[in-house]
Amino acid sequence: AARKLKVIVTRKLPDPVETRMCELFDTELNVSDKPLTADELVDAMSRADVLVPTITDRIDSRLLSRSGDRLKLIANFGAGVDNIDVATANARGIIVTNTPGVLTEDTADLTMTLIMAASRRIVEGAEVVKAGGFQGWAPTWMLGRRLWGKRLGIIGMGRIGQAVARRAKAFGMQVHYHNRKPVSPRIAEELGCTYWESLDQMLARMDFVSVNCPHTPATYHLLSARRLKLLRPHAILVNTARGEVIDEGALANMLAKGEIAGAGLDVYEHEPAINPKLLKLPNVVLLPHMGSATVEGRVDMGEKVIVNVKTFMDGHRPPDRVIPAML
Ligand code: 8YV
Repeated sequence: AARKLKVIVTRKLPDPVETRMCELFDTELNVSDKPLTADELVDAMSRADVLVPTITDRIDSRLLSRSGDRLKLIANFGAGVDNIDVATANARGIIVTNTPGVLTEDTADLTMTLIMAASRRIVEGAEVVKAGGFQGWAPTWMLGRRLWGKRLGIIGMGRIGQAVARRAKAFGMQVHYHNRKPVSPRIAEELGCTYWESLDQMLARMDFVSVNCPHTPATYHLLSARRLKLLRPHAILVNTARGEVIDEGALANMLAKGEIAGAGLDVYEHEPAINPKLLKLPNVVLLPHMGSATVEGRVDMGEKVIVNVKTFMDGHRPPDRVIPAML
């Protein structure tokens, strides 16, 4: 039998995933679930054939240059790979894979949750009740904004953006999107969505905007201070993708000044730090990066990792190899 690959996993994964990994590979788990320091990460990378990192591991070129030459595969537990310098890894002969597809529906669900929570004041209302503040119904109390008939602009029409579009359509919203290129005519017809080549023009016309693109050099601060100013005062902005896509400081200032109506954020520019201004605002719903956080989703992500590692071990090209040109 072929030598089992040494696989080092940087965080605690769901039990069934860890059990299967230990059966298949010479696996080193992180039972404490404490994120590795940069030095511990370098040590792990130099001792492993395969590293299974998560978003809490920043694998940049400096780290890669210190990692020796044993490591051959980085099988990221996550779809976004902005935590990894893929080009440098590839140049060093290291393949990078991710876990696309299995977290699409969960992330789209959370996107709709944030759209609804921000527009219908769900968190405010729930907090009032739990604080004993429900004094009885009133005609002009706790009024939010209707979704039906409103325009939703989706930034990034990949798998997750399309899944959000499907949901929004079912809620009676008019779906618009900005993407590097339009979706296929078949998908455009199914979703009944309108393509905007110009992000600026789309932003100026939407009631809701949802960020669903990856974080790449091209999307860093895509929603810059200048672009955020294009949003209408009643607009609500939602982000379940990556915090770096929005200039968080500029957004916090606009929300504080009431220049847009609200926001629903699951991700932040400097996670886990959050701009303190955001914490005090009633019109902002804040979640702790939980878009893919379902029991089923995290097991599916683990299974994707296992398939990638197993395929690599068997000498084939892993199905979810990320190539820098895709980014
Ligand atoms: C994870 C995510 O929570 O897949 C992604 O890109 O953001 C989330 O599913 C995280 O990245 C796990 O590494």
